[in-house]
Amino acid sequence: MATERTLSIIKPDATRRNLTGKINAMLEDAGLRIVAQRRMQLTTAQAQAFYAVHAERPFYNDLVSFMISGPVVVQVLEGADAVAKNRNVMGATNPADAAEGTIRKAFAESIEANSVHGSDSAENAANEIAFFFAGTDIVG
Ligand code: IDP
Ligand code: MG
Repeated sequence: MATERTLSIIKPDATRRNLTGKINAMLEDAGLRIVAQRRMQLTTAQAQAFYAVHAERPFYNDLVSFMISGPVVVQVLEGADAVAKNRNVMGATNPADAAEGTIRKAFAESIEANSVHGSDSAENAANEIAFFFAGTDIVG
């Protein structure tokens, strides 16, 4: 297994409920290291650009509104097989389908307000990390 990096976002539903620490503990317990982290308020333009791949989906405008509804915590996670490892600890997109022990099972409010984002491939991870972080922001 190669050491990888992936982009994670703690979404506004989770920051609103003060869950950053509990989610970070689950990420760390899963074997991921938080090697960069920033709390920020996304602009509409940033949320639209980040989720541009979903621009044609019926939920796109709602998703953008949700992602700017409060602060997010953007983070770079590092570890063996980090992309897949993070997807595993996140759980399924819809919390109704998420497995026990996953972040979304524990905390997600709905299929939209599902507490965390995680890159879905190594290629997307590289692009998503570069969207938020300079190389010098990341300390492995
Ligand atoms: P993922 O976050 O598990 O990778 P994606 O399909 O990439 O799921 O969708 C991106 C985000 O869009 C989801 O995390 C969720 O916040 C939102 N989303 C996905 N599907 C729906 C839906 O059917 N209704 C409302 N929001 C959705
Ligand atoms: Mg996705």
